[in-house]
Amino acid sequence: MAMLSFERNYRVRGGTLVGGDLFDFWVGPFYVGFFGLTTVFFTVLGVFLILWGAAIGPTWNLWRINIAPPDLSVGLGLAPLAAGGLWQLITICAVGAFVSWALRQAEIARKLGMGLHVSWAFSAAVFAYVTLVVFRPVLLGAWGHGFPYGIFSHLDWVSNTGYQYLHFHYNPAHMIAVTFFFTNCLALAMHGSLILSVTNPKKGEHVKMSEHENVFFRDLVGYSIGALGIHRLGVFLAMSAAIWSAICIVISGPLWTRGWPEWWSWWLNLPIWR
Ligand code: UQ2
Repeated sequence: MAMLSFERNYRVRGGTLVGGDLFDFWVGPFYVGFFGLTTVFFTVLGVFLILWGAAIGPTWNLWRINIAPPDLSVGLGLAPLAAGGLWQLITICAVGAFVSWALRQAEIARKLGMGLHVSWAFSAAVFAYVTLVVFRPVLLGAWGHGFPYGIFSHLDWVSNTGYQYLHFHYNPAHMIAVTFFFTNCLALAMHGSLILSVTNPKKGEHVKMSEHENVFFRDLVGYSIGALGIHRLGVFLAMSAAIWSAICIVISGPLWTRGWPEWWSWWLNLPIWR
């Protein structure tokens, strides 16, 4: 792949968190670094373990392949490979690869003198995953509370876990998370369409710029959040969606064991109704 003429100027030394200059090089367009190597290591090993799990399972049907966590009776112990041990190793590989990826983003940002926003934003999604397969199982005392790795099987897990609390949509943290997901969708639809509307004009017409963007929304809703503001809002909405998702599942079991509809009895029990 050809290197763009300006890219060479950005291939500067430094910014590494681990390894000093040792892994401070590129392969083709890709920065390597210590965490590039650990990302590849965990990803290759994890994919191999998933293939192993599929091979000892009953099907190669992509939708039905399932690598389940250990039985609840195993608690927080180690399980035999074919009885949840593969799931445990795959989870270690997944967390290792995701954390490596976040740290590689941080090294690249440091190298280029940029903020660490991408690392932190990505970390919110990693945090939600780790909450599902590590924090919540540990709080509940068994790896068997993690979700199984498989397309249909993880959907079944979500459905069963939801019904365990009778009606998961009554979980207040789930309500907040869903609201952030939808608002994030609204904000990105507004932003994406606005940028396309000014920068992708018909043939022969001029590209328009920030004055048009601001005036459009002032005419429409009396307010423009601004070019920087919309991106602050976007990161806030997206990270909030991931963080509230983690909260809504980690409180289900460790904090609240009954049906979520019942949680709202605090409202019915307010003294103002007496
Ligand atoms: C905006 C602006 C942008 C945008 C968008 C807006 C010039 C290019 C989309 C409009 C955003 C508003 C009014 C806030 C919407 C709030 C929520 C919670 C969805 O003003 O500045 O920059 O892309």
